[in-house]
Amino acid sequence: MAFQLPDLPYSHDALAGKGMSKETLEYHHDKHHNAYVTNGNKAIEGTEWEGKSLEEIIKGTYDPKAVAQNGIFNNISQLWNHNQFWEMMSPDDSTMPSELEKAITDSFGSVDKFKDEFKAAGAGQFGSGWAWLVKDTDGGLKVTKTENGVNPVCFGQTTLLGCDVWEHSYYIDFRNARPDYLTNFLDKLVNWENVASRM
Ligand code: MN3
Repeated sequence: MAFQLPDLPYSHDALAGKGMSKETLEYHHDKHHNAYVTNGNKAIEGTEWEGKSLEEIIKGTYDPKAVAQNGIFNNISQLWNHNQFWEMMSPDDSTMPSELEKAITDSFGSVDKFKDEFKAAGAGQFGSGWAWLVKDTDGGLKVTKTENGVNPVCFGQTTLLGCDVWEHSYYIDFRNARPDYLTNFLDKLVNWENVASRM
């Protein structure tokens, strides 16, 4: 069966009071995410990837030397990335569960130091991409940044948190101020219970 666009886990205006407007979610989910679903399904039709899982396709088609040219990888990885992204935010106030706080403190020294590193990764990604908090193959937590649709699945890492730093994610609400968008994301939007559940 072809991949489907999942509904948002909240209404389009649910995050408006927390810095992500209804207009952003209408464009970002209904247009951008939907285009990755439509184009991803089209790209895998009749290929060896039809019927495989998103993760299998991502791992099987990732080629670090040819990311920009790879239509199957780009659309399927972005489909997966956005499926995760909506779940990582919440309209409700969220407190970081203690086991996550401990893991972050163990790896970064403090929650504030983690946030600074995450913001620097997102702000420092030149052009389109993502900032991530991952559990690495050695079990430690790590902040990474990736270009375009590349994600932790490509490297065998566990995805705990991801922030979309493509312009379509912040330009309506924050214009060119990507660092402010990242600060707002970490301080107001993240669903820390969801992040902890991924460990
Ligand atoms: Mn996006």
